[in-house]
Amino acid sequence: MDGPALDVAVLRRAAVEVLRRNDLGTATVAAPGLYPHQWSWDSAFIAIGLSRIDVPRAAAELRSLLGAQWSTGMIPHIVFSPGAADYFPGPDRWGTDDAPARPADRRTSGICQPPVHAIAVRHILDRGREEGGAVQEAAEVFAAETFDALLAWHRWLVRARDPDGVGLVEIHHSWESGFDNSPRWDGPYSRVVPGPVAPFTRRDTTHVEDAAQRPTDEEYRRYLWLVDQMRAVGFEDDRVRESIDFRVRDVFVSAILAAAAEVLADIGDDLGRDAEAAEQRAVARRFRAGVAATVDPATGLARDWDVLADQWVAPLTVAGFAPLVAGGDPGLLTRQRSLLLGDQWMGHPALRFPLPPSTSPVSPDFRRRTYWRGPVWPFLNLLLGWASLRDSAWDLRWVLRDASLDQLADLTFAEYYEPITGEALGSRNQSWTAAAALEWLA
Ligand code: 2M8
Repeated sequence: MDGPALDVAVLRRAAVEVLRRNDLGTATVAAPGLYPHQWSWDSAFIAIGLSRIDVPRAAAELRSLLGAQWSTGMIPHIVFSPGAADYFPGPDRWGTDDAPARPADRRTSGICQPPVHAIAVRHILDRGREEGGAVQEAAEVFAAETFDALLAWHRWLVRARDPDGVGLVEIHHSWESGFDNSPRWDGPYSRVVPGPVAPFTRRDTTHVEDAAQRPTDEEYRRYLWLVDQMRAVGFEDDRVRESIDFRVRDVFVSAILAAAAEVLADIGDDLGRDAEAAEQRAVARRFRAGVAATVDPATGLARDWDVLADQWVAPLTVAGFAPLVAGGDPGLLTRQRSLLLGDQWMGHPALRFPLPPSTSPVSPDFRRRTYWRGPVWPFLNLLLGWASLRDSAWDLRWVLRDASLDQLADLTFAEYYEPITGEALGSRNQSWTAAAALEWLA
């Protein structure tokens, strides 16, 4: 099947245009329509893309996100745009206005998302240094100014989400993973029995062509039940951990923390913050070890741990490649790379492009059109590509780059893609997809 030919200049122009249209000024909506607010990890990938076209604007993106940081150090997963009401659950349903740790002047959700932010700051600093002059100066000031906020964020994750020191970040809602309805969460959610949940009207299903691409109402009922549980205890960390029905050690979030802590340590070196750099290197080591210890010898994939059920969670999802993001033991990474490039994943003969589907096509859980149950997510490929550049894993890097650019040549900037046909699914003009295109083009 032939797709549109890649025209680099056209793709670049179109990607810039998507980010321009989604720009609220100092924050970018995750997507027009479906996601009219600023999302935490989207905003980090958006900043990476923006740093290729406008370093100060990229810095502004993260500055505005960090402006909504909670006093505990948590970066909230959504910062609500005051003017946009067409998203459910909005700030009233979250009920964070009375949470003691919330920021004074912004309305936000009460949970977090994967900590990719230090990686984005590094990109801004590197692009600034390449440009030199006033842009470099602004980037250096920005890195110095955000260092303590990122430190507080990582420290919160370590303290509040890994209190037992196992080297894995515990999540309390699948929205915290960013992989909202992945088969990873089917086991843990099967044990969540929602109590009464106030009536709700979803908005997400009105923004996609086919509601079957989105999570089900049953899934939403559980999502909201967990929000209600957190709200009942004022979103206070210890009380949430003691009362919530969903507690999973998320291996992919943990891998991102490991990678980001190493990056923050490097930034700390540049700033002469030696003690903090050493501390972040220790965090990176702890979480890399935590991630590596989850690898299932039978499949070679990393696993999540369901704390309440005291058992592994191990469907065949792309999160199993968490060690490739965390970095570490070269033997483990080589084995994982050959698995990822092999015929159960990127090398599966039926795939439209050799890119990792969110669930392996050989898994009984694979659903080719449903959100996090099978489709290919471009921003995730960028993250894997970044890690392969870091580790000089050129074989993987070039396949990811070439296939990503071929996929993105359709100019839809889809939220996710059907792995077998390559059809665009979910939202169109998704900001982090456009950002991924800009970064790959560079
Ligand atoms: C999706 O999640 C939101 C809830 O956070 C939703 O479905 O309403 C996920 O893909 C998440 O990873 C992403 O950050 C967000 C915005 O793109 O959308």
